[in-house]
Amino acid sequence: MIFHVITIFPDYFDSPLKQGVIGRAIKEGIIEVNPIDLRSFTTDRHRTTDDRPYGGGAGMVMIPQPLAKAISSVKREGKDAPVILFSPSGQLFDHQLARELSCHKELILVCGRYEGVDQRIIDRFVDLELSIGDYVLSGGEPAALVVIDAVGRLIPGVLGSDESAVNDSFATGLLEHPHYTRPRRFIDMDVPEVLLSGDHKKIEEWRRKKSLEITLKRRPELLEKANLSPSDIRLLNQLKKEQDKG
Ligand code: 4FN
Repeated sequence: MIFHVITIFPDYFDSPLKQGVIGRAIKEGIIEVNPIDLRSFTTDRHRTTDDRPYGGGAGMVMIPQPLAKAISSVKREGKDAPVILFSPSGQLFDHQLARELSCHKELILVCGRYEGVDQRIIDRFVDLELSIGDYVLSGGEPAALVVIDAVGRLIPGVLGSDESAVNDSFATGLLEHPHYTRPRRFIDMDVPEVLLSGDHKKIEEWRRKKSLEITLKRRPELLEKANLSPSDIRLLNQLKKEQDKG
């Protein structure tokens, strides 16, 4: 999998992509991140990438020529590669979308800066606009890192078999049950007795219940898309009744 990233800050990607599982996968050549300096596609003495907006107003807009050249130059290499622009107006990025994107051999990621890009780039060169959430960012670069991490993890060989098992458990679409490790008593807090019981069936039931409980409390909308068994639904109805009581 190759992630081409068009940006005015190619160095932004250096350190984060050296760390952890993604860092290892890049080292091993399973995934590749190719930051492309937008400025290298400028032709003027000042290497300009922005200009004042037509119609007036505050802030600057990314000029179309360098973006068009940069996108076209990678398109020639990766033919099937979709062009993705990070934008607050984009489709909200989620795990389902990460799965879909992981089926492509290459992705072309475009990071906006200033107030955004000239609309004609979006109209002619962009296949998909993606947002990572509802907050103000200084640029699309953090969004590109988020997508590289989430999509990269889904590429075969990036995770070891242990780590993959964790991925599979996220795939249920529920939040996670609480986790505990040593020591058994920390300050005045004990690890729940059931986790020390050695009764694997009871432990699984407890974890599933906790998972459903926290999802219902914090992110009830996740339950609509979650993969639920009849016994999950029974547990949820029970939890909802308890919730209504207070
Ligand atoms: N942001 C909002 C409304 C209006 C503007 C912004 C904003 C970076 C180039 C876009 C932001 C958030 C999630 C890219 C935000 C994302 C961006 C993203 C992003 C500079 C122009 C800008 C209502 C969401 C708060 C700046 C809301 N995911 N403009 O942040 O690129 O990908």
